[in-house]
Amino acid sequence: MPRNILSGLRIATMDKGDTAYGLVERGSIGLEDDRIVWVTAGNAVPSDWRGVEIEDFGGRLATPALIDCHTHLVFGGNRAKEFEMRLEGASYEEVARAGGGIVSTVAATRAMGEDALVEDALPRLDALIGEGVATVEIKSGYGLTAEDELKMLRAARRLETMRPVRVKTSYLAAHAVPPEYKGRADAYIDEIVLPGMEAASDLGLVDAVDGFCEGIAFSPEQMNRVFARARALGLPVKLHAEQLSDLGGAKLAASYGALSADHLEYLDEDGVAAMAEAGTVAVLLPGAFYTLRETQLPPVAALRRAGVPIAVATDCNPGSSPLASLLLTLNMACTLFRLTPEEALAGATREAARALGLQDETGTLEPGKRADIAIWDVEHPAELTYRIGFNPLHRRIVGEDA
Ligand code: DI6
Ligand code: FE
Repeated sequence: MPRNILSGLRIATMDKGDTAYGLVERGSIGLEDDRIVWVTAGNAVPSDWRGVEIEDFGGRLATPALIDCHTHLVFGGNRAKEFEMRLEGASYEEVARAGGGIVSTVAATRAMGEDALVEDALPRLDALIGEGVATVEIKSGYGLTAEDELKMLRAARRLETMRPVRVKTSYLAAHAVPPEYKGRADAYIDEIVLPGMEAASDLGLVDAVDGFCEGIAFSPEQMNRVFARARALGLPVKLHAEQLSDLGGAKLAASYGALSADHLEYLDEDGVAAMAEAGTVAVLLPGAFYTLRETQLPPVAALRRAGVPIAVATDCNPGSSPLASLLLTLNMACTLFRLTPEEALAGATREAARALGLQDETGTLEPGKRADIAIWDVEHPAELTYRIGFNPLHRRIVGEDA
């Protein structure tokens, strides 16, 4: 049973203790196998750990390894041409007529095999890993046939075997109505979304069920049908809610005890209260807010007041958030959404773990948790959110049985 000791660290444990960031000024961490066994101030080592190898980090900062709890990392093609067209003055409709928009990503994703999807996703995954990320949530949602959704989920799961990272998959067939079901969203749910969910569940490919509740996607009534089937299969749910308008999606999600409701720019007080009551995490996605040049801010003060846990994620996708940097996302969460640096860092560690149902496993540096640790060349944790386009990662440690 290999043991080792990491010492000479400033440790932002991110547990909810009395100090900001759960900070331990000069301390050590004892690891055994893939677990944290102890965290102490100073150089004191438990007597039965004498003789164990000690690595000194010269005062560097340790935090929990980062967690990106909302991504669409697996997809085909990209939408740079559409970005260019819009900046040259094309309207959304013109873009759509030229084959752009989410439908173009669906076509590109359908056209690719599982191997190619994996190859394309790897550089994005590596960018996240390079910034200290050890856990990534990845959604389907660009296949929109049962087989193409399963292909995306298999690709997501394969990534986990190719890199030292943990992947949690979400089934997002209720992301958009595909062209062949135009105007027949209910039939799409009956014929594709629900059977595909059963297949994904039978194959063990899915950790949670997600949806896009919006005027341009699915109504709360339609999402209710999707969630009812998820519940019958014993799968937790989450929802893209209140991104562009307030349809009461977060409230619906909370009524199913959702892990999270995500985006939330248009969330009202009722929705906040429902989330607080259910313990549903608010996942804020400043990359989409920025890319869409949204002006409606998520109700951060109301979420805080109600004690709703707040997480932050990249939403990495080819349309509304072509963003593969969680550190930049944290900076955006502070600058655009006025999260404090401590809230932002908690949002990509402790609360992101909660948003994935992994709060007993990772997200803080505490005895019993996995040895998912990021060590940074910085003195103070606020430096992680303050710089823009700068990556001070020194070392990432990942507990092995990911
Ligand atoms: N909300 C979004 O912002 C993305 N999906 C979603 O549910 C958009 C995805 C895309 O444009 O490809
Ligand atoms: Fe998303």
